[in-house]
Amino acid sequence: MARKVVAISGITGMDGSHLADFLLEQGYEVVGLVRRTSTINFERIAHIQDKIKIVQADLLDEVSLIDVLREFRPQEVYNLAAQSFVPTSFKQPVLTGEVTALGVTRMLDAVRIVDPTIRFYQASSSEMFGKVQEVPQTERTPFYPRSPYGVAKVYGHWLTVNYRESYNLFACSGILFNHEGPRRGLEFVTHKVTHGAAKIALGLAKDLKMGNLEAKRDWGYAPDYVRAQWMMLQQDAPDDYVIATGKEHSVRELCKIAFECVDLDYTRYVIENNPSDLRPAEVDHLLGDASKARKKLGWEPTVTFEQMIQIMVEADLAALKKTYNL
Ligand code: NDP
Ligand code: GDR
Repeated sequence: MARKVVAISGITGMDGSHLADFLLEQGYEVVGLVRRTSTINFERIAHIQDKIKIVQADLLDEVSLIDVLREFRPQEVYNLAAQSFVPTSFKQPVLTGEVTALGVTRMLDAVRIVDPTIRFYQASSSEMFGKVQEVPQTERTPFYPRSPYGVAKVYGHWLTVNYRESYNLFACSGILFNHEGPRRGLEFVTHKVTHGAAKIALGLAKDLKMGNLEAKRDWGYAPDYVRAQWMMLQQDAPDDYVIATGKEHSVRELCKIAFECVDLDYTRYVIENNPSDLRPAEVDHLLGDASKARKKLGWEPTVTFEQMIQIMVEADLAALKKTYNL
């Protein structure tokens, strides 16, 4: 039987690279959509570059998306590409809307035009809950986004629902809570902290400037979360699912645990409320209830918060030692 073909937008990102690893293991032929850049940024997919097909396409350009789907005829499309950093969305709200909101329309239209039987996954976010209207948050919790990024994701979510209902597409929206790992971008808080703690431990930095340490998140492990994305597209019917651990931690706890991994007391190194790391509007706390995913998909997280931080600190220590020949 011919191998199943899958197209992933955002394959150079954290989730895209983990999803590509996972789908290769499942026997898929993986097509990765990358936007043109003057320098290549394939670090996260370097280890699988000869096993996947990389093609140029941009979420800002619909024809490029249509062409890729026409050429490769995937059975599944995962739309993971986005301007995904919340602070940047305040500085570049229009760009964020173009990519993170309208980009979803372009991708869904490409699916609808080329082959409406394609199964489609949209990377929705717990940031849509923003100023939370109930605790914990489920698929039925009303949205109240607190950033241009969150607003853009609400648009993408409802468009996915709308195309499912209007055109009968097999379109799923995964409402994923924060998930992390050593491949996480360095500006996101978990990696900023684990990398900062590792640098201080190795004598490469003296302190770590942070924003609001009281914010709380429901943090999970990225490889567990990409598995959930795939599970959603293997069901008999399309639906939306919250993916979360059901446990909440503060940024302060994150700092404490990460610094303890290198036998340091975070209070001696972390500078809080650094003005440039504070946001115009904050999401104070997020806590997900993934009961539906547990019941219908049989999905469970496998790595605890503490284990994940340990994995990230160790990976940062190893990478820094290599870079600085220590
Ligand atoms: P990353 O920021 O690591 O990756 C984003 C990807 O999108 C990169 O590959 C980037 O390419 C690509 N991209 C950005 N703009 C464009 C464009 N115009 N055209 C094509 N590709 C583009 O994000 P994550 O892997 O962490 O997240 C994946 C998705 O899941 C995102 O949509 C994010 O918003 C969403 N999400 C993430 C969560 C998390 O905790 N990680 C939680 C909930 C949702 P390049 O490498 O060229 O910059
Ligand atoms: P978030 O992730 O905004 O939840 O979006 P991020 O890791 O950036 O922030 C989490 C919380 O930590 C607080 N914080 C800091 N954050 C950063 N980046 N840097 C700091 O110095 C700092 N100090 C405190 C923040 O204020 C915030 O409350 C992520 C992204 O991956 C989105 O794309 C995704 O949709 C959501 O998670 C779910």
